[in-house]
Amino acid sequence: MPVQRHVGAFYFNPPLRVDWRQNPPGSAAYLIPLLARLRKILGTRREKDYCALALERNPTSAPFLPSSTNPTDHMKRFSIVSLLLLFAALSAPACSDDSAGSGDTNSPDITADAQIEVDAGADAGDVAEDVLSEDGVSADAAPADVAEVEEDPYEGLRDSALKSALRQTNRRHRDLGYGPARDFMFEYDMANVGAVGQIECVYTGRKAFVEGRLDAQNQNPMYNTEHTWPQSRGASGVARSDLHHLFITDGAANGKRGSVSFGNVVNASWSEGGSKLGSDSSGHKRFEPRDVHKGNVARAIFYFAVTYNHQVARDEEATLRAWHVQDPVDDAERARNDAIEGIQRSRNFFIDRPDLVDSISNF
Ligand SMILES: [Ca+2]
Repeated sequence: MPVQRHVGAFYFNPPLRVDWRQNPPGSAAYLIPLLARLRKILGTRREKDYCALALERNPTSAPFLPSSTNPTDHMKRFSIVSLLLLFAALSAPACSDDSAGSGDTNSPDITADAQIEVDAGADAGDVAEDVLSEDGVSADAAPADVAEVEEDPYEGLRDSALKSALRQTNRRHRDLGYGPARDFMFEYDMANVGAVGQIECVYTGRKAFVEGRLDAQNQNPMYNTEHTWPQSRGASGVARSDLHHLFITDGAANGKRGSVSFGNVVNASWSEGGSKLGSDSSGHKRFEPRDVHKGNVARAIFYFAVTYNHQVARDEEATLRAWHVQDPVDDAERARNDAIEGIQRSRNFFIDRPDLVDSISNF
């Protein structure tokens, strides 16, 4: 159940809740009950005066005479009340209907007073409802919960049709050139990964503070650039400097990977930071990146295969699909995708839509 908040609630007698935030002094909900009470006081005093006067004039008259029988006193009293109610109406134009209704009173009897208080009570009830809505949990807040449904541009597309549609999204791709692309990659890491000025090998996790790409390449041990899709297998030309598959690596780890296909290593001949080189369960030579980079590798390879129309070997593809699920897209990967789009005008669509991997049966 929603919790009602009543900050600065003001209580009248009879109990009447007025929320100061919703009804500041001068508003109708604030003034109407006050005026009703003022009118009662005025009415009571003048009632007594009139009774005294009537008795003075005619000691034999009844001790109580209804004030409505004296038109002069009646008009005086209501001219004051009407002025006060008019002031209330002008002070709160949004509630002017209530004020006018209260002011439109021709009889000073207790029934009219009660009616005014009922109206004011209704206002207080509205206030409570408004407060409830402010909490965002009342029925009135329901429309905010309705999510906008975006149309899926890839709805119903599979395999070659989907690959074609995905390639189209990157038709504005800009080739930065190999040097500037790598400069950007190192600078991005220095600004966004770990401490400022620090870079990290995606395979081993080895970190170092550098002053830029050239400084990183001159370190000992040195860093260089990993082509997730090896240059020797087709990452040439525009693809050579496509940042979506380039990553910073420790030079030695990069050398171990070489152009070896990815796979799960069961017999490692080399291992560092969780990455391994060795043979898989079938005895084939494979490179296995550490867990946090497995999904990144899978999505980079899938992106590359679709973008540059290359084929992924069957067994490698099966492993990459598993890694894609095992290491899902995270904020860091999304942020890097955004940054690359900012300079290269293309995105890795599988980072944006990991689900689309399942709509392609063969990379
Ligand atoms: Ca990852």
